[in-house]
Amino acid sequence: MSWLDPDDDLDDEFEDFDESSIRTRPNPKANRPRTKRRPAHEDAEIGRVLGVDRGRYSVMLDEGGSDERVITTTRARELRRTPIVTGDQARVVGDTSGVVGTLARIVGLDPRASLLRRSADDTDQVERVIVANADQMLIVVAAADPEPRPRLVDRYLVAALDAGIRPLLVVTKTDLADPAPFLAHFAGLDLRVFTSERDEMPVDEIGEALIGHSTVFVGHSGVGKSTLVNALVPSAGRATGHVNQVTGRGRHTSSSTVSLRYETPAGTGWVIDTPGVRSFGLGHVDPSHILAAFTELAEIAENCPRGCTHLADAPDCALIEAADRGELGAAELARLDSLQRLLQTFSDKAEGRDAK
Ligand SMILES: Nc1nc2c(ncn2[C@@H]2O[C@H](COP(=O)(O)OP(=O)(O)OP(=O)(O)O)[C@@H](O)[C@H]2O)c(=O)[nH]1
Ligand SMILES: [Mg+2]
Repeated sequence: MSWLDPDDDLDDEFEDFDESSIRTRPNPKANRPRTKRRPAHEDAEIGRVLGVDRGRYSVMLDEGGSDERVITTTRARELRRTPIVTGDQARVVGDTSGVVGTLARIVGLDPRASLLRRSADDTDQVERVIVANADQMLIVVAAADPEPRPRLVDRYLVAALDAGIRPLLVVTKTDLADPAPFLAHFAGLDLRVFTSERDEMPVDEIGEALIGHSTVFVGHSGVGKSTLVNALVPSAGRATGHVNQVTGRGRHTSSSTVSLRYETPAGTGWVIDTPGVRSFGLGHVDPSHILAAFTELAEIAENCPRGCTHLADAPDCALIEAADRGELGAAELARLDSLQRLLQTFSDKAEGRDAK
């Protein structure tokens, strides 16, 4: 067969190839990429992406049904630029039996209800998409070992509020230090706080808050995220690590993000364990989303000048004026303080200060 034979009709033969197999042909009319055949995939099944490991995605099909199974999949070529993450609802085709050794294909993703991501920053040049469709974020902080960092918590709060995810806070290792001074930072927020001790984690109380939700666990390495996940989901078997006594740092024991089902007779929920991070870039965040999360303050701020930062030095800020006139109660003042701190976090980022 010759490439120069103009009568040769190669279309059928190459029907299943994508652009990488297109070659230059002598007939100028034929010398353009063919429209790629995109099957409709009407037979696709939809399932929850549980985790990703070296290009293979585990997907749960028929969740909660009689044919529930976890299958291994790869992504179709047309999705090669689309991040697929834990929590995505993926459309899969091919061998979806789940039999060992079979590999199905993800051909599309359903629209996401939420997307948690962090921007590139000075410690990590890549923007990361962390989890899709989570509606809660459990921020895990240790009272000591490693030392709690309110500014990292602020960053998580900003990311959660921006993504429309409800934040919760748990303080672990209260056997090592009193968490009260740290918790005082967050007094002005609508933030449910759980505290735990090594042998006395309020597992049932936390578990109750997980039912009916998809909750992503975040926090610095070594704070006890996987320990907590194992207490909640005994079958999880997540590896846990030690905190280096010299540096006070965790060892980044968990290297991947996985979804695990929390199951009790009272109901089920999804827990997503993530690897610890050192920093959390916020370049993608829209500050107006932060203000919107403070409903009563957002109403007052409608009278602010355009582009008002609401920070302490902002001219004619309606919030600051209301505070100066004594129109805000103690709770509102505390919330204004928290709001300003979160907005300051964002403005520090804009000016390239304090990536931690
Ligand atoms: N004293 C004390 N130690 C705890 C508590 N919770 C967890 N730890 C210990 O803290 C260490 C780190 O716990 P991990 O669960 O691996 O922490 P992680 O947040 O998952 O860490 P990465 O996976 O590295 O992000 C382990 O040695 C745990 O046993 C607690 O409440 N009190
Ligand atoms: Mg871990």
